[in-house]
Amino acid sequence: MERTFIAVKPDGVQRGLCGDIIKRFEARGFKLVAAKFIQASEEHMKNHYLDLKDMPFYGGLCKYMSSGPVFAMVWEGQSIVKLARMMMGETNPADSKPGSIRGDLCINIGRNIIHGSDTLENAKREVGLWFKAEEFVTYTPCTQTFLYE
Ligand code: DGT
Ligand code: DGI
Repeated sequence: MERTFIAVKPDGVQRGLCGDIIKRFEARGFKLVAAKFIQASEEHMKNHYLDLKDMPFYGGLCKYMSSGPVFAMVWEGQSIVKLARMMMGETNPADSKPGSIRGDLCINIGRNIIHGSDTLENAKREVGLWFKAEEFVTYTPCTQTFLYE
C-alpha cells in the first residue's frame, strides 16, 4: 500500500483548516499512519524543498514554512500519491478547481495551505525526512474490506 507525506502549512494551521483537510482524507477512505504538530526549523525546510533551491522564492518559502506550526501527516492508501495531489488541486490556487482543497480554501500561491508529495519517490524521501520508524502506528481500520476488493 502506498504512503504519502501531507502537511497543513502555517497558513492552513492559523486559519483553522486542519480539521477540514483531515476530514477530506478520512472521508475518501485513506488511513492515517503517523501525525505530529510541530514547528520545523528553517534548515529542515531547506532540506525538504531542496529541489527548489535555485528558485527565486526558495529562501522566502523556507522561512515562511518554519515561521509557525505545521500539521505533518503520513496517509496510506491505494494510489494515494496521485489521488492526494488531485484532492489538493494545482500549486496555484487560482488554477485549482472548486472541489479541490486549494480551489475551495485559498487564493494565493505563496499561501496555498497544504503540501503533498508529488511523486512516489519524493513521498518516500519526505516521509523519511519528517518521521522516524517508531512514530508510525500499526492498526487495521474496520472499513478496509469495504474500501478495497
Ligand atoms: P508543495 O506541496 O508546497 O511542495 O508545492 P508544490 O509541490 O505544489 O510545488 P513546488 O514543489 O513546485 O513548489 C514548492 C513551493 O514553492 C510551492 O508550494 C510554492 C512555492 N513556489 C513554487 N513555485 C513558486 C514560484 O514561482 N514563486 C514563488 N514565490 N513560490 C513558488
Ligand atoms: O507541490 P506544490 O506545493 O503544489 O508546488 P511546488 O512544490 O511547485 O511548490 C511548493 C510551494 O511553493 C507551493 O505549494 C507554493 C509555493 N509556490 C510555488 N510557486 C510559487 C509559490 N509561491 C509563490 N509565492 N510564488 C510562486 O510562483
